[in-house]
Amino acid sequence: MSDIRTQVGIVGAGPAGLLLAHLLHLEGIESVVIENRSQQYVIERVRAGVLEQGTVDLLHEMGLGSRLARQGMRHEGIYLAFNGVRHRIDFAALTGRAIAIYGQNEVVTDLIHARQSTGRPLFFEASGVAIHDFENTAPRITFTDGGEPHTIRCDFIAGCDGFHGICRPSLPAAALSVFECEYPYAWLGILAHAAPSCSELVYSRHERGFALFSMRSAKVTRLYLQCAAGEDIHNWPDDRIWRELHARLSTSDGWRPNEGEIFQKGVTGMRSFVAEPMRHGRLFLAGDAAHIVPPTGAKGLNLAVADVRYLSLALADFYRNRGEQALHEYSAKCLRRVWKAQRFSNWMTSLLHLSPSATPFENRRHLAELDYLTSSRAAMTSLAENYTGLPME
Ligand code: FAS
Ligand code: PHB
Repeated sequence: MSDIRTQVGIVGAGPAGLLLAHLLHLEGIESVVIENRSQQYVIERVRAGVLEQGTVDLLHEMGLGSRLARQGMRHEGIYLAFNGVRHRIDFAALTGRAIAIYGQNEVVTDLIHARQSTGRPLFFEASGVAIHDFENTAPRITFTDGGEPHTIRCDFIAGCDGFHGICRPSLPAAALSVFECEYPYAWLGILAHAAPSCSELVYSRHERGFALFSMRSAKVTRLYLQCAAGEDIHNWPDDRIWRELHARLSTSDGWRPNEGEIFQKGVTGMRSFVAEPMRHGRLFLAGDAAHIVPPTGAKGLNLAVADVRYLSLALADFYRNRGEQALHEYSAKCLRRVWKAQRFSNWMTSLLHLSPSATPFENRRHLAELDYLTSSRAAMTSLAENYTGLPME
């Protein structure tokens, strides 16, 4: 049985938890990170791939940008494809901003190395993680590591344990207002050993459904297609996946994705979810623990980064000046950004996917909206500023 005293107890070693830990380290604030999966599992988990300009800038400011600078791909635009034609949205010309393509697992790898280089505690494969007494000023986290029970005594708990974690469900239901909507479709995603045949992402609305062309490196293509909600991946042998991707992505100028060995495939459900408020006493929720966006707007990871940036600044103000104001404002500040990202992600999702219940009128309206979007500088600028990331407050 060990008792660990620290300032901030962090549950979850995903992007939110690990980034918060390093931001606090740079402020000289102690923390302990507890993760219930193995280091390898956390690193190999395939998720997001798009970093907003603000996320890229923050990683560089923290001194964690060297591998990102070497391996990340700067993209100054995306393509929207419909009626067999790709239309480019030029982020740089419209906003002066860009995005970076750099896998979430690479970000997590960099953050784990950063944590290990500080020598500060990071527990993997913790079991029975539970949080206590966060309503008063002496919260605790209990867990077992290698059969030995541990108690962390801290000033604050950061709930960075994702949508399926224990922190949000530890709150009394009455303490939370939940806003959510489920989408009647999902994403089937693959990674393939194929050189990307386009230098930027291609989002395609097609009468057979949505498809997305993305990448991870000069040798790896990342592709997604709309499938039924709850789809069984076993219904999708590789040749069927390629047939469907070519049908939905190929354009009249002869462009099509290159094929290659598929080395990872999976189905991801799509939902929009917000739990309010994001603070309860000495417990602060951040990232997917508090909100989920459909991946169409590439906002999930970037919202988690924004949350912990606000939280680390608020905690630094508390420890430096005993300031409580920023801690009080944390939830409202995050939620303003979260709801704008919810709006953008929901809009991109409805615009680019075929809803099983959509009427012919609605399908035509979406095509007209894409036609307007790709011919109006004002509309393209709105998309560009949301996609590259709205300014941090
Ligand atoms: P995370 O879920 O990443 O991390 C939470 C951590 O807490 C995990 O390591 C988990 O193991 C740990 N944990 C859970 N329960 C615990 C417990 N009881 N005790 C200790 N630790 C616990 N976003 C995009 O922009 N593009 C995408 O393509 C995309 N694809 C996605 C695919 C999937 C399958 C999912 C689920 C999400 C995807 N996202 C995508 C969104 C994703 O990027 C998230 O927004 C991002 O991972 C959020 O980071 P965290 O809040 O740190 O949560
Ligand atoms: C990805 O590369 O994994 C990716 C890109 C854009 C999205 C979602 C996922 O909107």
